[in-house]
Amino acid sequence: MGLTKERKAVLEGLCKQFRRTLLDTLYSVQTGHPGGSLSATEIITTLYFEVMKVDPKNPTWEDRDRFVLAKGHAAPMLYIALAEKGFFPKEELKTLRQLNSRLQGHPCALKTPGVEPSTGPLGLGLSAALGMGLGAKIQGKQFYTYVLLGDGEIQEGIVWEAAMAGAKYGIDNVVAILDKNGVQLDGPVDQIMPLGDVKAKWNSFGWNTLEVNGHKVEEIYDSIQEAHRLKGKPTIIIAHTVKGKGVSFMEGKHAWHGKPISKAEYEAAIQELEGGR
Ligand SMILES: Cc1ncc(C[n+]2csc(CCOP(=O)(O)OP(=O)(O)O)c2C)c(N)n1
Ligand SMILES: [Mg+2]
Repeated sequence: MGLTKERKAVLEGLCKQFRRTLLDTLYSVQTGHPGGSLSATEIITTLYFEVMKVDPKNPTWEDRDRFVLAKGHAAPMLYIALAEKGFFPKEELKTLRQLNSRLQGHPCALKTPGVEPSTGPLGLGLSAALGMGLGAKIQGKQFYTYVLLGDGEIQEGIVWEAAMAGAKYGIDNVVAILDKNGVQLDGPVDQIMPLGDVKAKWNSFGWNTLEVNGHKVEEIYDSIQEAHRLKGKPTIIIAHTVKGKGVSFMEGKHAWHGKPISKAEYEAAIQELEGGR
């Protein structure tokens, strides 16, 4: 069964709230990564608020579902979701990327409750997630591991080594999601290192592939349920997204991968988000 109308509205409301909090947070600290946080908003929100079993009171509960933010620079959106869940106080968001804060620019497993492996160096997250999945199988555990990859990130060679291993070991308790926004740090993905037919590539590496609009919570939810039903191979959900989604002057612009937001830009962005475009 898909999402009810009520749950869809709740998730969409959270996405709107989280985008607003993201802008408030990044503007106040004058640092951080807006583009890749905004493209991942619906994905992270659907996972944490509809799909994953986690316990903020017991972040290391051994049967919890795991989330690996392979594209670690989208940490601000992860922190916003974790704070809303109750892993740490929301006021702490204002310390993002400051000296001695638990909320570093990239997720730190040692410091931050709810963060699974530390990430930041692109390419490593898929291997970590598959290791968690394989570990769960060996131990007879039922939890799922979800991993969010960037499309620039999958240019890294290690991603494809991991993909082969995922297929070889039939790690079907891992669901990868590709934030396919077409843009990386300094330009369009297809100009910097073309990915070609991404779906065909993952299929040929032995994975199930699903495709969704990565800004529609109901499609994300349905695809995850479908991934749970597919046995014997890992699944990757190719989520078509827009980098900077929701703030028109940031949309599709690599310049907004990571740069400080001016007062005028902040005000324009808030006006647009509040307008509920
Ligand atoms: C190994 C490695 N090389 C380079 C970087 C610097 N870097 C951070 S984000 C990024 C671009 C990532 O693009 P993409 O995966 O498409 O992320 P998104 O568009 O979702 O923000 C780069 C090159 C890094 N973090 N790790
Ligand atoms: Mg990208």
